Order: sequence, then structure tokens, then C-alpha cells
Amino acid sequence: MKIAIVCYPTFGGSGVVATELGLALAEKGHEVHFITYKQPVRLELLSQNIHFHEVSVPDYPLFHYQPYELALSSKLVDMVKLYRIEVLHVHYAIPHAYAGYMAKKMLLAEGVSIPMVTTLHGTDITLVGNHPFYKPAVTFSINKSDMVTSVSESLKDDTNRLFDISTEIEVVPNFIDIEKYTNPYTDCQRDLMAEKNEFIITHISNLREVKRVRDVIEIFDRIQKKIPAKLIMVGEGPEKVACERLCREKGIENKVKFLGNSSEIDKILCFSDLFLLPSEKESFGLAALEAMASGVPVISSNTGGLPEVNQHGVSGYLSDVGAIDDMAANALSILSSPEELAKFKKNAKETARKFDTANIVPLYEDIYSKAISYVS
Ligand code: GMT
Repeated sequence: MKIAIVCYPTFGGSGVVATELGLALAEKGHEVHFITYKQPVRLELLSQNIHFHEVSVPDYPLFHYQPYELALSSKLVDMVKLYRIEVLHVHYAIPHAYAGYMAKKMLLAEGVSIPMVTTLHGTDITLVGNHPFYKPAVTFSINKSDMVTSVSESLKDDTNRLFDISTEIEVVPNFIDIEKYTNPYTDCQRDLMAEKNEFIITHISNLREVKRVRDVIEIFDRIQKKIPAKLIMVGEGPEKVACERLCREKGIENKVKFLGNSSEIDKILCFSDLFLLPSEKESFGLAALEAMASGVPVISSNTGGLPEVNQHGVSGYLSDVGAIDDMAANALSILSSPEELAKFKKNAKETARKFDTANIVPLYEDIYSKAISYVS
């Protein structure tokens, strides 16, 4: 099949999932066209089956806001015609589903029928899309998609609860290449980050308020008071400065390392003992799955789709949002003995297997075939 993928190319779960999906589809012989404003971060290798088309929005002094949707829909029309693309797969409803629908209509006016599959990722529904400024356009573009998928049952429920949806939503969970996360390193180089007797606790996110990153610091503070430990914070975002300040106030700045954005997540997870994800909202929690696939147990909140990924008492523990004492106690119980830690590490990896690329990508292939059959 010839598939166009539209996504956000920067660091963030939806772009990562879209890119990994495109790579996996290309490996299976499909022709994949990424159409976005920048080359996606994890799209390092262009291969025969992978194409990247940049959407440019020229600056024009009259525009207070540059019309990205317009440029994207025009680019989609051009690329669909040029490469005879058979299906559009847009990730994140805003503004991609809206631009995709316009492209569909423009193409139809020229006699070209193409189906659009929209994948909802989370904040496009629970945070941004739900805002009255966007809601009518988001509802419209979801209802006008030929097929709609969501990354968890919880997100499907949220979408049906928050919007007036007439299209059936199929749940296709996020996925991971388990092989890639099976540690290829003989030595994880723990000593780069911590002393021999210290545990390494990790958090990876875009450090936004919704991730409750200050809770990460609070949980770690409680852990380090009981056992020797270091905290590795990966990512960039608006809460970083507040977190750095909190570390200084608590006098733990020497035990917390802020690494910024990283393309070496597998190496970081390789030397991690525990992963913290106390988010306010999380439709799936791809970062938790990446940790589990690396054999790192997860201490998380029980919000949104997290209970569908992290299994309480098996791959880690779940607590109510904001229950930092409970999260710290759970973390300490996993780290209480080498046997307990080894048990959780093994279980985390096993739990992640359910979400292996090999199990999930065929679900998208079926959806594309169905969508193509709808319009032909
Ligand atoms: O909020 C983020 O962390 C970014 C956002 C995105 O679009 O990249 O993440 C959402 O999509 C991810 C991939 O499907 C999910 O794993 C995240 O749980 C989801 N974030 C939220 O729901 C807050």
C-alpha cells in the first residue's frame, strides 16, 4: 500500500508512534510518505520505501498566524496525486484531521477518492481539542474521518464522553519493538551516572504541567532519604525551571541530573532501576511502555490509559494522582531487595511483550485495507 503519514515531528509520543509505525510499515514493503514540517526525530534513516515531504509555510507580513493547515492540505493534495497515495493516516486530531479532510475534499473535486484514518493520541482530546475554541472543528473532523482509532480504551471512552461522535472508534494500542529494547549492551555504563551503591531512578517526558514533574522530585526526595539514589530527568519543557528550583530548595541538586532531550533513550533505560510517571492525564503512557520493554518497573498514577499498560503489583505500581507518599512507598518496596527488583524487572519486560510491533502493526494494515475498500 502507499500510505501518507501526517504527524508532529518533534519529541512527543504521537510523533514517535507515527514514525515507528511508518518505519515498521516500510520494512513490511509498504511505501510510506511522511508529510510534516520537519523530518521526524526518530526518522534517522531514509530507505527506498520511506519518503519525507516537508510542509513549508512562507512568512507573509499580513498573517498574524501562519496558515499551516492550508499549506499542509495543499501539500497533501500534491503528494497524493504525484505518488498515487492510497490512504492518509493522520496522527493527532489538531489540526491534522481538519487539514486531511480539506485535502480529501479538494482531491474529490479532481476525481480522486482517498480515505482518511485519524488516530487520537490524548491531549488532542482531553486537553486542547476539548477547548470551546476548537471543539466544533475537532468533532467535525473526527466524524468526517473514514476510520478513527484511539491508543487506549480510556481515550475512546473520553472521546465519546467529551464529543458528540458518530464514527465508531477502534482501539489500537501503542506499540514497541521489543527486540530494539532488549539490551544489546554488555555494560550499561551505570558508573557514568551514579555511584556503585546508588539506585538510578528515571523520568522521561516533555516536562509539562500535565506530567506533574514536581511530584517526580517529591517522590525521589522521599526515596533518597531512605536509600542511596540518583534521579535522571530526561526531556525539555516549561516545568524544568520549577523542578530545578525545587531540587535546590530540598538540597538534592547534586542527586538530580537534567539531561535534556535525548535520542539515546534505550541507553538511559539500560542503566535505570525504576521509572516514575505520576501524570495528571495520560492516554497511554508510551514512556512507561518504553521503560517496561527495557525491563524497568514503573511507578505511575492510575490516570487514563496507564492501567492498560502498567499492571499493578506486576510491572510496577499504580497510585491516585498526587499520592506522592504512596508512590514513594511503592518505589521503596520494589527496591527493597535484589530479588524483589529482579522479579519486577522480569515482569515489566513480560508485560510489555503484549505491545510488540509484530502484534499491533497488522491491526493498522487491516484498518487501511478496510478504509480503502470504503472509498473504492
Ligand atoms: O502529552 C504528551 O506527552 C504528548 C502527547 C503527544 O501527542 O505526543 O502524548 C500523548 O500521546 C502519546 C502517544 O500516543 C501517549 O502515550 C501519551 O499518553 C499522550 N499524552 C497524554 O495523554 C497526556
